[in-house]
Amino acid sequence: MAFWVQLTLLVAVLFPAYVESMVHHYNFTVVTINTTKLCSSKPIVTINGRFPGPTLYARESDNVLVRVTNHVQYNITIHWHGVRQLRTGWADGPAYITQCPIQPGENYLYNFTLTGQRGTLLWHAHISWQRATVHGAVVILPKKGVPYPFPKPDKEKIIILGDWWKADTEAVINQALQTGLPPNLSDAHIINGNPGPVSNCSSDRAYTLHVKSGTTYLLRIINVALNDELFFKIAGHNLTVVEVDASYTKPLSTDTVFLGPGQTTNVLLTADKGVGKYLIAVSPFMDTVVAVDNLTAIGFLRYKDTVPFSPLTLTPIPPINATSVTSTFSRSLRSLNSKKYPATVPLTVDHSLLFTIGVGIDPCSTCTNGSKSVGAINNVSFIMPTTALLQAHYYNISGVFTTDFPPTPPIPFNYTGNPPSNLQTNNGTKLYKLAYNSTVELIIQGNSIIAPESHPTHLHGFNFFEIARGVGNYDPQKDPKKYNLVDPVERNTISVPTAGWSAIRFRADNPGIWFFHCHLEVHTSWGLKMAFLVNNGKGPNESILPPPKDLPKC
Ligand SMILES: *[C@@H]1O[C@H](CO)[C@@H](O)[C@H](O)[C@H]1NC(C)=O
Ligand SMILES: *[C@@H]1O[C@H](CO)[C@@H](O)[C@H](O)[C@H]1NC(C)=O
Ligand SMILES: *[C@@H]1O[C@H](CO)[C@@H](O)[C@H](O)[C@H]1NC(C)=O
Ligand SMILES: *[C@@H]1O[C@H](CO)[C@@H](O)[C@H](O)[C@H]1NC(C)=O
Ligand SMILES: *[C@@H]1O[C@H](CO)[C@@H](O)[C@H](O)[C@H]1NC(C)=O
Ligand SMILES: *[C@@H]1O[C@H](CO)[C@@H](O)[C@H](O)[C@H]1NC(C)=O
Ligand SMILES: *[C@@H]1O[C@H](CO)[C@@H](O)[C@H](O)[C@H]1NC(C)=O
Ligand SMILES: *[C@@H]1O[C@H](CO)[C@@H](O)[C@H](O)[C@H]1NC(C)=O
Ligand SMILES: *[C@@H]1O[C@H](CO)[C@@H](O)[C@H](O)[C@H]1NC(C)=O
Ligand SMILES: *[C@@H]1O[C@H](CO)[C@@H](O)[C@H](O)[C@H]1NC(C)=O
Ligand SMILES: *[C@@H]1O[C@H](CO)[C@@H](O)[C@H](O)[C@H]1NC(C)=O
Ligand SMILES: *[C@@H]1O[C@H](CO)[C@@H](O)[C@H](O)[C@H]1NC(C)=O
Ligand SMILES: [Cu+2]
Repeated sequence: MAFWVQLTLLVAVLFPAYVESMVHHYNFTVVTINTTKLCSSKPIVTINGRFPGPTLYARESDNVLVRVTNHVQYNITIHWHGVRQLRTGWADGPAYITQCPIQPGENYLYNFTLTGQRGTLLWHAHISWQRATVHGAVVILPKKGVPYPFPKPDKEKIIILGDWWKADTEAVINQALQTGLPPNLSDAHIINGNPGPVSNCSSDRAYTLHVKSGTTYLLRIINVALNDELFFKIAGHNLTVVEVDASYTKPLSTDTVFLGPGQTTNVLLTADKGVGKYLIAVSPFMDTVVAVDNLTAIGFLRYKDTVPFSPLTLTPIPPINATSVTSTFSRSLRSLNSKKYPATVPLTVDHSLLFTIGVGIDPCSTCTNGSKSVGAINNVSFIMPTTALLQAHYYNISGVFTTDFPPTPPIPFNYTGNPPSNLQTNNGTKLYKLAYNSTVELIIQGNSIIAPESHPTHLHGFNFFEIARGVGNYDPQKDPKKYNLVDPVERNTISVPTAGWSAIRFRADNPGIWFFHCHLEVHTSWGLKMAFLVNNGKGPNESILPPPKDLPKC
């Protein structure tokens, strides 16, 4: 016995990281700064005056403490997108789902541990459209001494893709909700805050990735855009995907990466040319009749020692409606599924759910055309409560939500064909209840009530496996035969194909209230959202922890 104790102590002395995990403290101060980006001079809300915001670095198993202090006139919350928040839903962040907002002058300490996760994620404001400028990267390195399961890169770079409005984004969404019309489109796409050359905008700078020949880079690519799914390309260089949404994948070589808002992709880039300048292009994807900001953000990959006026190597940009590029990319992703990082796909199903998602039109007497756009899941448009759901659940406050969210569509129809007339939505604050550790199969079926559209759909509190996807209506007889239960991709956000479906599975091993919504902010604003209520388990570590003392009040 004594021998083992001594051995453990020896190991601890020789390899302190083996037993210790670290605590990281961050101060996030919410402040307004004035910018002159993209020909517009306007105040924007930021963290610590930085845009994009500061990167949060930690290692797997570390504890992260972020004190968020609000010095602007808006309410704010921060979401750590993709962080599982095991038993710590209080730190998840979506306003009125897990917490009341941090009001002007107030502060709140987000306290969470990065259990069983490593890779690239993102943090962003989770209230109204504040995410537009309040966002940044989360980098979770493997535990000390644990290598990546791919060749070690020489250098790492963070690349954040977004969209940019000349106008104030709060004014844009408020105007849309008042008129019932779609919100104004963004004016540009951006790479780490830079749109590249834009017509009539001489001051706009381009992002430049400086590289050294013979060097391998790990690019941590993040799409934080409010409303656009994006393609990412670098002329003359293929990229090898090794991780998505902080889950390792089998290496996938590609010339184009596709990311929906909320998704992250780590790629290896080998700088195998001598000198030269290569185009980096970020362009939108939209394969239906919905209007979209169609501008391409432009940056440059530039080799060291390249002379200033050397020619630029170009690359064709994928057509805006390049459905095949997106489906080939999405279908090619596979979990690494190694001994150390197994794909733990649930093989049995306790809850079999079918959610139809999409946008429709409801009457609205005060709106411009007497109607308004609404988003819905199973025909329920979600109404935001004024008390946070997690508090209402924890303290048993009645009247805030109901648990009658429909597991299947109330009116079955040809979801990807013409909708029945008179399909006005219901509304409510409806949750779907799951027993602790139960397994869920969820078919997310896009509908075409107004127009079919690709929806990047995000689940809080869990990773899930995408076991199949397809176009048209999900067929419960034929499609299960196509399931990949061995090495399906594991993620937290999935782009459900236009006029098609995605089948996902997850295990409800995290008690709390977990938001499920389209990550196109315009659709979330219209009500394309719901939440799961996962009950506590019976074991010692299977209950929600008590709320922190400084949890904001409504
Ligand atoms: C955060 O702010 C507090 C109070 O101003 C200060 O004491 C602390 O050193 C800061 N921590 C970091 C990591 O900046
Ligand atoms: C920022 O711009 C606003 C007007 O948009 C102005 O009132 C304010 O003084 C400016 N602040 C700074 C620090 O320049
Ligand atoms: C963070 O939360 C853990 C419980 O998960 C608690 O033990 C710890 O004291 C908290 N840290 C701070 C600084 O509040
Ligand atoms: C939206 O666009 C319309 C038409 O260009 C413009 O009149 C309106 O002011 C814009 N709204 C906002 C909030 O910028
Ligand atoms: C650029 O400026 C010119 C002259 O002011 C104007 O006619 C044109 O519409 C502008 N183009 C764009 C894309 O704003
Ligand atoms: C990139 O990969 C494709 C096949 O996936 C190949 O056709 C192409 O030549 C490669 N391009 C470069 C620059 O290596
Ligand atoms: C972008 O959309 C505008 C109208 O919304 C259209 O006039 C323009 O031709 C489009 N540009 C491209 C490159 O497709
Ligand atoms: C994409 O759009 C172009 C231009 O409108 C059209 O010619 C082409 O057929 C479309 N491609 C697909 C795959 O829909
Ligand atoms: C659903 O509608 C689409 C588009 O009109 C059509 O192609 C398809 O055959 C229909 N499916 C069924 C099962 O009726
Ligand atoms: C919810 O539905 C009711 C009944 O149709 C309607 O009166 C009410 O305006 C709706 N609420 C919202 C926020 O759309
Ligand atoms: C959850 O269920 C699985 C499969 O039945 C079981 O192996 C596992 O131990 C359970 N976990 C907990 C925490 O109950
Ligand atoms: C901020 O949040 C509080 C609490 O929910 C709410 O009463 C207040 O109206 C909100 N303020 C704004 C400007 O939305
Ligand atoms: Cu959507």
